Amino acid sequence: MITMAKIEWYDEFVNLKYKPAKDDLIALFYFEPAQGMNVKEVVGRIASESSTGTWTTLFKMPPRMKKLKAIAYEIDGNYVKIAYPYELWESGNMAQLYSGIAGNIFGMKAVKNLRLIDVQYPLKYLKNFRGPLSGMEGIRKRMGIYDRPLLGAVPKPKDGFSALEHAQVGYETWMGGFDFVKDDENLSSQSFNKFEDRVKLLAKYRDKAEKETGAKKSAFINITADIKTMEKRAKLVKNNGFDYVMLDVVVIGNAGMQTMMDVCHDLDLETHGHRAMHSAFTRNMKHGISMQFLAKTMRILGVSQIHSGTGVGKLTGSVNEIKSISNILREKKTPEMKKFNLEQDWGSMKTAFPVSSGGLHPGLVPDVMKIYGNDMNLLVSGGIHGHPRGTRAGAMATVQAVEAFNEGITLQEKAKTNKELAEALKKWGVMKTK
Ligand code: CAP
Ligand code: MG
Repeated sequence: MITMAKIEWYDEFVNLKYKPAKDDLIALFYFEPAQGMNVKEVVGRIASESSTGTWTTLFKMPPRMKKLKAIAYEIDGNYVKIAYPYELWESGNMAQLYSGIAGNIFGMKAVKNLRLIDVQYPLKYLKNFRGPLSGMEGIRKRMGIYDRPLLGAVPKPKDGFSALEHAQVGYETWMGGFDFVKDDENLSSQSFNKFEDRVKLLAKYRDKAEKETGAKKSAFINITADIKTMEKRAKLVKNNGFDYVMLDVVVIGNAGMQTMMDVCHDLDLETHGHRAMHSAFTRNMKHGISMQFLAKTMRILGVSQIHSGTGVGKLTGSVNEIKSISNILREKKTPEMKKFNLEQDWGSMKTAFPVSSGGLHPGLVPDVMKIYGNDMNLLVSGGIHGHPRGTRAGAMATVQAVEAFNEGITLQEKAKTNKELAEALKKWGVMKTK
């Protein structure tokens, strides 16, 4: 009879008695075993493949390497906590962290589904990253806005305007009482709207709007491109007197974002993070990477704000998910939210604004503000440009809806003395968009 030697060692990556060390990184995963696999085999494989292991025992395994193993130490139904030793991670290298904690494991045949929900970082790890430039307080100070959400809009249709048309729509947006004009995620420097022309014209119309309103006006201009081009664009934006740029954070990737955060911070530029493509890995609640974890990554890397959903608009994202993201971005100490996020002490790392956008119009403002309160960036785009009397009236209607919420009165009550809001409600009512 042939007796086989032990070939698997996944069990060595599971220890339900393990107490995480102070500087361990703790990851929370949701998992579903593939057919024929038991829980211990699966969580052992997740810990192994994301730290030091391979599929078989090895001829050479120096004992000192034992302490680099990740340990699955807490299993609760389909949820597992895994502790990763601090030494496993390179200081200040977010790309490397993802290669381990969010790398090969998603493709393992042993799991039917696997979702990285959150990672709790020790302060020692966070200290290697810059975090946001000024935080929510610093941005409110820059803008001189203290008692309401920051308001912005994307010219729509999202692509097609010339630089001049874009800047003119922007001017109308600012004149209606909005603070920011935002580029759309797929607008960069196409033949019909060149980046340099857009920046210069937006600067001209911004100055005009500031002069006429006496308020500070700003823009989130999309610099997304290869790194060298982004650097040039950031400088151009800065030289035209803007203090913000916009980046499509997922398509740029962690390494690109880290480089660009250095560039932008050195130029004293705030950064608006658009999350285009995130749903490719955040939408399936059983598999992929959670939106909370993406938001956390971006606060660590240093964005000033990132899209976080509406709960009532045209795109997916639950109210609980929004609450978890908001706590991750806005708190100095994020409390644990079971199945959504772990507790996180942020030390001295600054806060970031959540951004609510997608299918919003004045009638939905109270619903969104009920979820977020005032500490957010509220973007209403189609919902202002589609107003029966155009962009400026649409922005005014949105400002009136925000005022109504903060005055504690209904939109209908406010609309009695505010005709722009009345007109918006006549067109859209309080319908939820799709
Ligand atoms: C909003 C938007 C944003 C989405 C992104 C758009 O426009 O500009 O890209 O909000 O989604 O193109 O849809 P509307 P999210 O206000 O006209 O819908 O914020 O969920 O990442
Ligand atoms: Mg968009």
